[in-house]
Amino acid sequence: MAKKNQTLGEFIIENQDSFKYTSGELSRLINSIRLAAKVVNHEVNKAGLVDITGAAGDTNIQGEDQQKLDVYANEKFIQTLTKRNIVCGIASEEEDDFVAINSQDENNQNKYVVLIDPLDGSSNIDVNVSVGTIFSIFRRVTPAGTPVKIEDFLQKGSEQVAAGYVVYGTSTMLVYTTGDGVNGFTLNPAIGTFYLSHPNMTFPEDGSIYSVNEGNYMDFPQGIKKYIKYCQEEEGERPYTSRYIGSLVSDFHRNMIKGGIYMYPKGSRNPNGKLRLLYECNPMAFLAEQANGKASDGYIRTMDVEPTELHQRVPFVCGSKNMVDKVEEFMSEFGE
Ligand code: AHM
Ligand code: MG
Repeated sequence: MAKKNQTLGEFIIENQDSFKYTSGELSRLINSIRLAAKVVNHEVNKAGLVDITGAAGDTNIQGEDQQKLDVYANEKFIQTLTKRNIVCGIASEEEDDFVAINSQDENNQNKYVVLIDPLDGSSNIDVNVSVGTIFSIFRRVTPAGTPVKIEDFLQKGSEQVAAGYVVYGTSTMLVYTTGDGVNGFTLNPAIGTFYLSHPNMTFPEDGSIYSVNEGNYMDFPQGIKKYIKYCQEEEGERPYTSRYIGSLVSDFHRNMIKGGIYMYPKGSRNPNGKLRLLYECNPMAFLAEQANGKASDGYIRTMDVEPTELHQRVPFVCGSKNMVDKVEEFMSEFGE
């Protein structure tokens, strides 16, 4: 039973029995994410003060400039998750390949893999706009005590055992699910403790906010163009308004609280959409469904998409259920 003002630590302990694999391992795993989030939060908050922002000089596998804080967040999450004997492998937006942990050790009984975008929306840091961390957790499919393999990571979203995000915003929040609803915790920075501030978060069934980069409009599929026009056209009392931060976690978070839809469709610049299935779309889709919302690629449920590679991109439509249903209607009627 979620109690407001409970600390995240208390909540994790109290709720670990409701998780279907009852050992405390997943709780310890969430705890290590909590710890890394606090460390990254500390750095993100200093971003305007110290010379830590700006491109680090490397480019990641998608050919994008890495910001220094991306690299920092990546290191912190990997270090923290590696230290405890729970995780056998980590895949990250910032790493070309997955990282295996103690994989030559036959006594290594670690059962979980974590897929993570350590600092999503990092191009927003220089202008003081919120960024986030997104994570997705699976049980490995290969036997414990053997080296972790690519198939442990290429699992359908429906197999996730937990997922969540941290939003480093006007306040820092950790929002997560273990398949039993969605709860949000706000960091009290003075004492470094997360408190349950948003128990049982749910998307309103309908919403009035649509979030999409309309700069790409000309390249969108017909179904999406029609949906955007549907939101804009004056016909009776059309309630829609447009809000786009360009930071998935923040756009999702606002839409979950207020009711809305986030879309990153296909376009010629991004033939399969921009967002990555495994560490951006799947975790958000799991959260959305657990919060009575919906997520799809415009046709099929995001969590049913069969992954084929670690950094795979997919079109993504996510938010209030009735709004996502409407987009799917338009996609099946007007298509590409
Ligand atoms: P990133 O992982 O390189 O930060 O890209 C993901 C981000 C999302 O947070 C955001 O919704 C989207 O890219 C914005 O893209 P665009 O600037 O093309 O609208
Ligand atoms: Mg990202």
